[in-house]
Amino acid sequence: MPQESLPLEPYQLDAHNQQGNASHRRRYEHLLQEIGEATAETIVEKLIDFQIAIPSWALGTGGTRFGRFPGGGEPRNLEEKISDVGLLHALNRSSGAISLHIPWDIPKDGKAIQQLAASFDLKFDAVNSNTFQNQTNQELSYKFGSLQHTDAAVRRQAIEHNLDVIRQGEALGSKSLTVWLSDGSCFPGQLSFRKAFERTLEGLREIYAALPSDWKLFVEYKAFEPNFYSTTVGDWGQSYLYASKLGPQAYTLVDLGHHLPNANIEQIVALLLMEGKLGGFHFNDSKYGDDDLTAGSIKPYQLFLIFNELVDGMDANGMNHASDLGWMIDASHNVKDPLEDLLQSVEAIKLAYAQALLVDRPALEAAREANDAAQAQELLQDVFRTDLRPLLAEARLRAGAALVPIALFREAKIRQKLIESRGLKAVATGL
Ligand code: LRH
Ligand code: MN
Repeated sequence: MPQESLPLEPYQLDAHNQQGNASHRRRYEHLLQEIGEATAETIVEKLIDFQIAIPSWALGTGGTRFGRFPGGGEPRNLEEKISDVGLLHALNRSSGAISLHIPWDIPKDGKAIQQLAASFDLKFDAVNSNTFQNQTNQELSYKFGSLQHTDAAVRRQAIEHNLDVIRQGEALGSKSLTVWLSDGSCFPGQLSFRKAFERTLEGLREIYAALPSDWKLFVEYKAFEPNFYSTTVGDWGQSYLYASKLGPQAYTLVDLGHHLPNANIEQIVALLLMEGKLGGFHFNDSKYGDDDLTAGSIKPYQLFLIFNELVDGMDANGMNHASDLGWMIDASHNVKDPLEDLLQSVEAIKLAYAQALLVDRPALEAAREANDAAQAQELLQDVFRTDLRPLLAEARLRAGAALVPIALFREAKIRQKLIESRGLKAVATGL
């Protein structure tokens, strides 16, 4: 299948930015009065470097067990998925990496896929294994788990799959493996928690031993679903226990939707960073369970508070904001256009980061040491209520992207063009 050209012409990007430039300059100049030129410059530079990986499994319409309502023009293969991430990156110059899920998106030809991605200025972020579904030609079932399974042959099968995923990732230049295990139990008495933990650790040890020396292993935890009584990697403490027992290349991965209601995720982030065991994120938002909604769409203040702990903790550890943690989205789009949803998630994540960079940390520390809760809140909410979107727009402009990516996506009728070239019935692999 011939390589698709991007359904976005450079002249359309230029016209969009020219048309929006005057009001952008006005808003930007106004903000400079408020926060100062030097501070603005520092934040804009950091925003340009801050890239968020796009999940290969979230470029089509998602669904639930009750239904899925594809909107048309969805990517029909990995090449078209890479092209769609290339399009997002052309619109916001902030989506410079794609995270693959194996076997949903197995590259037939690793080199060709790497070159295609490079032609869109894309890298490959973490690769994700999948031992939560049975593949058609699979010998043994994961119905009762994978690495925790009572049958050593099933555990072996799961370990071999993860070793294969590492090999796939190496061929693409990826530097990390994310392991999310749906393993657990649905009823009291069904599972030996101790044996499940020990068997899972034994399996993870073998996967860890196969990691190239410059790779990281992300252990993703989740409170419930698809198991509804226990999950064998069920919370940050359990993930931290595995990662600590495995070794220095193992870290915890925080998916924002994987917590019990009202969990204080920003505190979890602060402590994992303090321990040097925070590996990365799956950004999304939720109101009830693992809803996989647009990042910042339900709890934008929580997203800001999480980045407030991230900037504080990363600076305390002398970490590089752009490269020392895995920044990835993990969302599912049931009612929004998948590409518009991803553009909004990237925007919300970068806005929370910009706000966290603006926090007056010495003043916040002084308020805390003085037990002045009201002043601490004033310092945080003043920043949260300051509209920093002109900084994101300025960063995009300097990086050669669109002032307002979602507006240009619509102005250029990109979804219509994708439907014309791919058809209404095209459905993407993934969630
Ligand atoms: C599990 C999860 C995990 C993935 C999957 C697509 O809920 O967050 O990260 O492998 O979604
Ligand atoms: Mn996830």
